[in-house]
Amino acid sequence: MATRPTSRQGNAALPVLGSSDYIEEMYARWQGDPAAVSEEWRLFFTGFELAMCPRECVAASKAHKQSQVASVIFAYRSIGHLVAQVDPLGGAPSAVPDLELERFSLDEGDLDQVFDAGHLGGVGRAPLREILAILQEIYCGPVGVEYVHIQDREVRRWLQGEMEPRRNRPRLDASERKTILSQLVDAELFETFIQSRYMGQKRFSLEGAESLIPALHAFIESAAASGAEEIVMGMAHRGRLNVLASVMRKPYHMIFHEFEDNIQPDMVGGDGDVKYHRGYSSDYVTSSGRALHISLTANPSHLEAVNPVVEGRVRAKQRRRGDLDQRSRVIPLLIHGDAAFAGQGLVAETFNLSQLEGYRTGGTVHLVVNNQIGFTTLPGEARSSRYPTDVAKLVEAPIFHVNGDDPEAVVYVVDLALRFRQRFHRDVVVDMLCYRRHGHNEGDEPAFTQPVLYRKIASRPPVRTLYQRRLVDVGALTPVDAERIAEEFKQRLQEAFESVKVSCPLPLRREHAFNGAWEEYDRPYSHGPVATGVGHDLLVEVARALTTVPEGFSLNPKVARRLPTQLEAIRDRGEVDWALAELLAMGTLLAEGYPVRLSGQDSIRGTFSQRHAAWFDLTSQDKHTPLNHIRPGQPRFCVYNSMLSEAAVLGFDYGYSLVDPKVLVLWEAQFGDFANGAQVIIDQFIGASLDKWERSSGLVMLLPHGYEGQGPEHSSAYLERYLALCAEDNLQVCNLTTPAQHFHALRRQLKRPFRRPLVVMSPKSLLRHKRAVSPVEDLLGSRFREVLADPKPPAKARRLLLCSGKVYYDLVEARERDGVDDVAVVRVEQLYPFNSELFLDTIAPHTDAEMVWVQEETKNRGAWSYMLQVFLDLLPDRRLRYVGRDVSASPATGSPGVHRQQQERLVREALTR
Ligand SMILES: Cc1ncc(C[n+]2csc(CCOP(=O)(O)OP(=O)(O)O)c2C)c(N)n1
Repeated sequence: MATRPTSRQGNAALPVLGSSDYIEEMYARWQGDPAAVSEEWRLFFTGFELAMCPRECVAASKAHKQSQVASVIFAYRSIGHLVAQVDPLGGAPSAVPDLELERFSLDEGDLDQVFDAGHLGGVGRAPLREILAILQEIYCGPVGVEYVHIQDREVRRWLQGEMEPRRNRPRLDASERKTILSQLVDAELFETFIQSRYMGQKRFSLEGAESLIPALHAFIESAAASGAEEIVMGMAHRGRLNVLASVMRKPYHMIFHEFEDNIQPDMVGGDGDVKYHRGYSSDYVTSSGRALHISLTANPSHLEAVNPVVEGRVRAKQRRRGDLDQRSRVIPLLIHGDAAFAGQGLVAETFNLSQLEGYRTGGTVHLVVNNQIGFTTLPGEARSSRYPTDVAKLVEAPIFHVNGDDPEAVVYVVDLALRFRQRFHRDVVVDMLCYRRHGHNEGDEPAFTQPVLYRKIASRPPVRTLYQRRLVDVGALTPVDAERIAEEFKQRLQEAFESVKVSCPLPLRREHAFNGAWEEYDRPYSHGPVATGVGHDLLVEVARALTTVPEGFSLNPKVARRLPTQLEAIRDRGEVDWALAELLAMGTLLAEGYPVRLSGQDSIRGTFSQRHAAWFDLTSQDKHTPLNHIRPGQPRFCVYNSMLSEAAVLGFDYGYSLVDPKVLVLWEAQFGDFANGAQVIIDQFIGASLDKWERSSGLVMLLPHGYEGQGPEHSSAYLERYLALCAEDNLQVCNLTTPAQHFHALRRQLKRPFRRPLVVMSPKSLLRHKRAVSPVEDLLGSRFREVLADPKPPAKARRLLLCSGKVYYDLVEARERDGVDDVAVVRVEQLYPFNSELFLDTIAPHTDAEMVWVQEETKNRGAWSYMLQVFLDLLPDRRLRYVGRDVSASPATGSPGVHRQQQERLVREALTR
């Protein structure tokens, strides 16, 4: 018998009420009945007795066994998922040593001993046998859960409170079960119907994973019940047509039309896309009559690339709906394949965005359709982690593994995941283990590579059959009922199919056309002038905000020093530099009611310390964002330093730009070349989405560019890559030379009846170049000019230099310095869409001059190849000579000295005979 604990032996963190009498009283109570005291006291006294017990009696003591039972409970919570029956193909081990009783110094003889189960499912005290049965049911049944990696105790407790009590386990009534069955019928028969009518056509069948359909219905129902108004989905090819038909209710006849390749000319714009990549949206009416808007985001073949785009859309929709606090009214749902989820870096990047101030969306629900194969690659070849979902632990997301052949368990888990998201505003993952009944697509033979697995799959009845049997067995359904449900559905499909064969039965709605907020923006690109100048009063108003230091704010003296001159310059119609013109462009748009969002690495201050979009108090670190203080009621200027990634952040900002044409969205690369880490977003979305999906975007990409001796990686923004993507007026690619041009180019983004992404080769040294300034007058009445004439043209030009961007200043400085009086310089500020008329007008005074394209990029880069083609098309009878760096495999030299020589040589060559 141990001596009694005193208050001094007690843990200070325990609810000790001071006196040793109190502790003794609690101890006596515990000895009488452990359940008579709180859990904290129970643990305390158990530990106390153990500590006082001689070594040899420890193992046999009741207290020790009790603590071992607590360990067993913890072990099940922690690794029960390892033996959970989640794989319909039976892949899990039936036992793991770490869960065996001997590991805990317990044995058969202890099974009927009564132990305290802590707060396990409200069990209280029960025989060990019963405790184990409950643990098996909760943690080793059709759901295996990983959640003990979550550091926040409240979150773990909430999950336990949801999962452990018996009353919370799924108990569906007959009608709910029939609903699930009919959803499985829809899912299965949709696939088999298409297979029989359009044999061999690619549809990326959902078969083997049909439980996805009841899962999505359950998700939407739960979302609606939680007050959500909108769901934005992203998913890949697998089962997408089924989701469109069975969940989003895209009319069957529309889908069949697409299989017939029977596209109406006005149904999709541009070149369109394959049917399993297109987006769609619809209003879903829940069983209780609530309507939710659901959109499925169009995506390219590039798996997982759509994830950040969905997040950006959600964030913009949350802003539009004023859902900024809880972010619970617009919910992102991402559906993944197991191989892609484990393999693609964008998955981790998107998780990493999920809690960042400028990018969070209140938690994403991830649903992995884990068919345990990726094309022909098995999990052992596809990942180093145990589960495809391990990447989600990066954000401490709970991960539910669920058996896809148990649709009730799937529905239960999806509902729980949704409620978790709505409660904690964090990401959560459902990993639905299933299989793929056929090959990767309908022309694919899986037996070439997995003959044994596919024999096993072939002998497995579909989930609909299994579930139907289960319902019949428990008397929830008769076989006749089951047959009727299937027959009715087949009938519906057949009717839709026949209607398409005969003729187009209904006028087909134009898909993804410009509707809602985009209704007025379905216009072709135009070079027509746009009024982007502003009144002087407005400019001064914005300048005041930009130069007013709040009372008591201790501003960095280097920033403070330039404020009076900036205000003065604007008031007195002096000159502005690049960064000020940019802030003025954004500020005037804000004052006019357009929200502005700027994101990128270190964008608040600016990579080159040029922007100072926010100020930081020297003592308190308080932040002041001047552009949010222009006038009351103005929209917000949101400027964010992003995480150190290009792909996910650019994808996010692109997604953001898709929602509201009246928001200016800018993404900035630290240096332009880093944008090639986001190539899939540029190639597959920004460049092609208008043509593929009729999706317009006014996103601005600021890409610092210019040869300034900083080496191969900080010189070129790969202008040529953007030019190679240009066609059908899809992008605007600019290499500007004046702050005023930048000002007008940014404002122009919101002032036209169409939207196109704007790619800007933005400056580095020009930010502080004494000539790269603009008179305030140029921000007032004037406008953007795609081509700039020589401001000081020679009386008669022997040679006309055509150029773009920073090299212009090198040329005019050398021209002045060397007294060259027979060379004119014309700047192409917007390379694409090319304004041929303006170009021809601008060069007209120099018809006899020799034409030379000058660039600082190497000959295989920059705008040379592009401009040569433009020139040949426009002026086939004239010659265009090249002056610039030689071809090179690397964009620029690493030696500042060689750089200088090269730059001097090209300028000299451009100006001299
Ligand atoms: C980024 C990318 N790389 C390669 C491919 C080619 N590809 C298409 S589907 C696929 C397998 C995907 O497996 P998984 O993610 O498990 O989805 P499943 O097809 O099994 O549903 C591959 C490699 C692709 N679409 N995207």
